[in-house]
Amino acid sequence: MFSIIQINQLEALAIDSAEFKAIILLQGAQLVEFSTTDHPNNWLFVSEANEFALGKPIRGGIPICWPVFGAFDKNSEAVKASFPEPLGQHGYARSEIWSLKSTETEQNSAIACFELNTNNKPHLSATVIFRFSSEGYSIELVTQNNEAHSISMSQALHSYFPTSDIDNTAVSGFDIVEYIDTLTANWESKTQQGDILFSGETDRIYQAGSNCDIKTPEAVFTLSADNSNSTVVWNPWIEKSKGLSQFNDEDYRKMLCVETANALDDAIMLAPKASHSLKLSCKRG
Ligand code: TA6
Repeated sequence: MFSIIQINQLEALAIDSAEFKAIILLQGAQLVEFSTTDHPNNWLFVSEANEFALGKPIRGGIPICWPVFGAFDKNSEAVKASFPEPLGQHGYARSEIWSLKSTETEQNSAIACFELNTNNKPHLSATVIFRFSSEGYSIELVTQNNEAHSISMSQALHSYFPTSDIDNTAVSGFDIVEYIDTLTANWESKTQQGDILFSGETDRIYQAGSNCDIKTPEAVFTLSADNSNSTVVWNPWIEKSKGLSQFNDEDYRKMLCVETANALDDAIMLAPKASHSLKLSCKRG
């Protein structure tokens, strides 16, 4: 059921059962493949341009943005004050090698647990628990504040979903939800009308958790989230795609990101020694 494989420079945990398969890179504890017997194509988008090189976050699957989401200077004052130095885009977790703490099987499921403990200040630790079954997958990100003072942080499970045609893809579940349009000069607040459709670069932070359906010509991915108050919806479209690392120019037509997050004013405040759990579950209709 469980084995360690090598994908170019990166080690990965491979989970292979009669009913489902999964591959999780130890770099970033990044899920890059999940499929079932009933739906044998990868439920996640992974660009073919990826090098799978050490220290280069893979574009696709579910990158873990932690202990901040997005550009550091766009975070709240409380988050910026919690870190002695500015962090890189989406934090450092996705570039670090996580340790595989445990694997187990439970009835018809497989469970894998990874941990990240660094000497970075403030001393935060992260645990990710994956659960896989023939019904789908879940990913739970637990953050532990090891300091004797409060820490504010932001986070996202930056999930990439596949589609054969972005023009015929929609996200439902955010009707009349407020969102920040990060493509406007002043990050204007707007209100969603109906389903989210894609006809150009899209980069929005919705003020609601990712309880939604992603409708593509091949599938309906049903997401449910616990302890998430933000959802980021992103497609780079043509021009941005040309400048993205590990991404082919036409990849924007074959993917969309719907990210289970706590971002901007929804940043998490962790009391001393407290912990927080962010969880995403994905099933497929
Ligand atoms: O998905 C939201 C976002 O912050 C976009 O603005 C874009 O930067 C994307 O993440 C990808 O970021 P990355 O650092 O993986 O290239």
